[in-house]
Amino acid sequence: MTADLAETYRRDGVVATTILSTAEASEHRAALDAGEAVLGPLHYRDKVHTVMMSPFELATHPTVLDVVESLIGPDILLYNSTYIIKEPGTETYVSWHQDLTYWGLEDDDAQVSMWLALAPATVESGCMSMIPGSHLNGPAKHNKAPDDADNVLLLGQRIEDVDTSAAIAYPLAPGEASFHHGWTVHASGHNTSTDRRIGLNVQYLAPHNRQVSGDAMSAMVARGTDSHNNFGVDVAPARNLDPVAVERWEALDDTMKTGFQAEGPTGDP
Ligand SMILES: O=C(O)CCC(=O)C(=O)O
Repeated sequence: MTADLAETYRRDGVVATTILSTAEASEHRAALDAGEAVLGPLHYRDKVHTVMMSPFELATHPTVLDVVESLIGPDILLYNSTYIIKEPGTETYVSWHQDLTYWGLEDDDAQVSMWLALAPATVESGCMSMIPGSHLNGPAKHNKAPDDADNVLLLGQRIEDVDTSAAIAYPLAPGEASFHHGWTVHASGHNTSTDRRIGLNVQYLAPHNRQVSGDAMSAMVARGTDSHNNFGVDVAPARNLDPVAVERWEALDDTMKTGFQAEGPTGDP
């Protein structure tokens, strides 16, 4: 089955599949609620897998890693995980963009991004739309609008002249996930539903990949081995919300945000 997914991914630059049952997805949604009760809002905080067990378990879920392995190979680094949450009835959106614009990676194909729905991601709630095959065209020109508070993207980066006639919406039920290539052009609209739209976005790299520009990135081995040591080492949480991990995570999140605002390759989606 992963071979079929990999073939679709190579052609379209995006593929979707089921990872969790609805009941499992709602347990992980409850874990997010519990995490937010302690840590405050978690929308767009980086590397949440270093501080909470739920995103760590999801990011290292065997079914997820089987898909990732079919896309980037058996050695897998977990680089980032971020909840992307649109509150009901808000103007929050994501402009048309490509994730890899500011990453500065050597091998753009040795990277993939998963988006796992923990609440219904529908057209109404602002699911992602993708332009299938756009990853094959490589980088497009982006402009920046960092003052656009409604845009989830920190720099408000956007492709102005995008032909969206071939765009396809990727609605996902809780427990379903999409996997997209870093050059796949994508965006998402407002949440006009009455529920939160919640996705856990997780980014993976193959260890042979490396940064050719920007500040040093860190990651952790999710499967296989890293015989390249091209990245700093992130630590898995010993237990949920361990105070030591919370302190480390606050600093990591700051570093990621600072790096991105300076156009470092933090890989924020
Ligand atoms: O959550 C969204 O609506 C957009 C996420 C995104 O751009 C990404 O995962 O690369």
